[in-house]
Amino acid sequence: MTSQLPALNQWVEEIAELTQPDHIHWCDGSDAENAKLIEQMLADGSLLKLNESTHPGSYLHRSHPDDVARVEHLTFVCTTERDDAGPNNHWMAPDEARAKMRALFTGCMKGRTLYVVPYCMGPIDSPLSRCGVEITDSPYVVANMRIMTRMGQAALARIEREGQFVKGLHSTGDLNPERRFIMHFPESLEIQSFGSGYGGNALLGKKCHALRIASHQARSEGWLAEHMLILGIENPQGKKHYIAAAFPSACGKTNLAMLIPPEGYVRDGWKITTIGDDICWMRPGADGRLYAINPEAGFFGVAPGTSAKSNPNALASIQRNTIFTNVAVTDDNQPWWEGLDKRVPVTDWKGNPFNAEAGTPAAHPNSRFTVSAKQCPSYAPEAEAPAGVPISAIVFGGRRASLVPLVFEARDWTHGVLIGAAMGSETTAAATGAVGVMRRDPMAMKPFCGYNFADYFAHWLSFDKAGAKLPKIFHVNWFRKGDDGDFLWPGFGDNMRVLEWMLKRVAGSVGSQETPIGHLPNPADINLDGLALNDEAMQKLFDYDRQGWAAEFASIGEYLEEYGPRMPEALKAEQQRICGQLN
Ligand code: OXD
Ligand code: MN
Repeated sequence: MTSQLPALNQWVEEIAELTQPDHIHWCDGSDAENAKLIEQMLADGSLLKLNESTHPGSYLHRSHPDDVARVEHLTFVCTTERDDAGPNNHWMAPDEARAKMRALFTGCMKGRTLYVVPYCMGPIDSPLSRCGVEITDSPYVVANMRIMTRMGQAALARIEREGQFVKGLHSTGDLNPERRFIMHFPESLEIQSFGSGYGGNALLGKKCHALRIASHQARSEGWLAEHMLILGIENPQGKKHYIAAAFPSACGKTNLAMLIPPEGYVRDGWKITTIGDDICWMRPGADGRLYAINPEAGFFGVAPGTSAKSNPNALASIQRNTIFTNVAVTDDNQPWWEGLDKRVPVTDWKGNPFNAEAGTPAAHPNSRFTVSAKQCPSYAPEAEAPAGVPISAIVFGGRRASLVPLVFEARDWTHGVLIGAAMGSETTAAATGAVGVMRRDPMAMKPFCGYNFADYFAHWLSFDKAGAKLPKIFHVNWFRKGDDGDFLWPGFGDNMRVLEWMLKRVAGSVGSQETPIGHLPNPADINLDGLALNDEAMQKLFDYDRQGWAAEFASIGEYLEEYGPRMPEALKAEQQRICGQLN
């Protein structure tokens, strides 16, 4: 098969000549094609069948033990000018990067099949969607892309119609971390990824296209590509609002997107529905509001910690037709991970007998499930709407054990952009490197923005113009700890209480305490019924520490300075204004 688009055929031919595969397969996305790929992966051992009666149609993939997470130090943005990538990215000159990758890709698919994977990020018929083609030699990648994107025939038809697509080239190579690079060429809409089979490095539609390339494209086309979940929240009167929320990787986006409200809320008729759990593309509509789509079609969620208590919707979603990666296995061949339940697995994520005494986790801390969004009980039909959904509130949130209160609201858009730009969070297992180290992660985009953060903040500021009806901006911290080291806020379903307060603020029905860091809630305006919060919790969750924040704002100022003269004056002025109020 070939396509009706000469540019696509020519590119596939060029890559085939370079990589020298034994076969070329154009993916149509059909069930029959998927069944064949699965059969082949079962035969070569790259997939293992899980218990068919408890988890029908589900499989386990064990990755190379050195290939379990994103590799930020090996991820490059290759713009012509170094400054266009910014201090937030690793940069390599495009020619140098191309030469390096050409050497790695030469002959790398000998003995393998080259798969051509046409995909669409977003509903097939949405003007907000964008398409790409990934060439890969990994059947595991094909099977995951089929779940995570609209992949196959319909995407190819749109690509042929539009004539434009992001070119993604991927090979697992020999999985040698010394020969692993994830290169982005945003100016020519290209991605080249070599030496890893891990989701964020290899499913090129996700982080590489939908965030790094798309953020760059969005800047020139007047929209935003963000690391945000999108949820719908319906009140007892049947009125629906949509909230987009940015949190760093492995900080609970999937849990928040699928939240089940506390009992009293359910009884009163509140409902949360899920549009997306990781990525949000937003564009101003004719009425001045921001309209959002989820460019993905599935969830690539973190397994550890997912349970009937923390996320019943996710757990229900992954009972069938799910690909698990690097989880442990029970004696009756069910997938298992830390936090799921009290059972003890027999096999760890590497396939070795599990020794509970050894003190190491059975499932890898970044083990994952890949599943179609359509299997999620809370999935909203509007997620398929070509026009997207109007956003009423944007939420930024980090993992902060100290200082940062439960929730506060920005005074205006500029202040909100500063709150996003100043986001800090403790690192997690979603990327290789130390865990638990506090770093600035503006808008949760540190690993994903395809251009200079200074320009990115300026782009965010540019949405505040005549006729715009922008969402309110909030900051939350579910992870504040008490003196004993325990979390002070119950989190999970109880986060509904904070979402409800945000909607009251959107409606203008409650006041707030005006402070230099923003509007803090009057605790009486947040429904805390049924929660037993002690004095320490009330104080730390709802108050702010002026001295601590003065130090925080000094450090935010130093951070903004790292970007030099490209940093928008308006943002620096906002930081200085708040510093002045705190000191
Ligand atoms: C993800 C990540 O996989 O952010 O979503 O790492
Ligand atoms: Mn993510």
